[in-house]
Amino acid sequence: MTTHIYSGPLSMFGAKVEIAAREKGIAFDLVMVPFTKDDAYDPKHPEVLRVNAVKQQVPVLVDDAVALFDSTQIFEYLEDRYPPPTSLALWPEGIAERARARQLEQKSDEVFFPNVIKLFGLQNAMQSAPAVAACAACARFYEEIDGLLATRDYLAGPYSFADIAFYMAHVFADRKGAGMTDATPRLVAWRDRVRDRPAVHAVVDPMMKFLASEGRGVPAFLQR
Ligand SMILES: N[C@@H](CCC(=O)N[C@@H](CS)C(=O)NCC(=O)O)C(=O)O
Repeated sequence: MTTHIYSGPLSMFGAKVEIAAREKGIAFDLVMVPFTKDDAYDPKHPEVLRVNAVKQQVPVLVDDAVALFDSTQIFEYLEDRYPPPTSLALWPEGIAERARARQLEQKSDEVFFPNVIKLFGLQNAMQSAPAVAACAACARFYEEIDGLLATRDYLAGPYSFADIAFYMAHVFADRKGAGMTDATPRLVAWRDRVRDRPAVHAVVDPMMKFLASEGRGVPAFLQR
């Protein structure tokens, strides 16, 4: 039976899952759920309602008898279901290393990204105190990650789910006015390394095309 991933054209959490599936070489059908001009996921896709009845959010993954929501939960399933060496390892080896990688993945979604969500609602008030505070919190997070990159090429050592999560979160931060700057040069080099992965291009390029087709801004580092 075919694996299905339900996502949306501007779903940063859906993009995480799609990139991971592509990195692992998994064959899947991508279903783009209805998405309106005002960025609402409406009407909800029946599979999203079935699998994620309360939250009604994408991404959703349906793989035979397994039906899951939440990008981080789906990451765990993908690594178990498609383990190395047949598929690319996306958690590092070693209990401590894996724990650190999982923590970074979670921090990206739940410490960094909430600042970006605040900025979504403040695009017409970017000089307001909450917007300035959200941008400053993003900048502090960039500095923290830049520090980690002093001793490694990727967030948790080898390329991992943590890089996928933070790359996507930061693409949306950049779109909303909190992109990284020359103040974090190691992070800028990391961003370009991740951007240049074929799986990342395959997912992010159509997303940027979608934005451009609607006359919306595309981050400078993704313009070609
Ligand atoms: N923690 C969830 C967050 C999922 C999420 O926020 N999905 C958004 C799209 S990126 C969504 O479906 N929003 C529509 C809604 O909340 O109605 C995950 O990691 O998958």
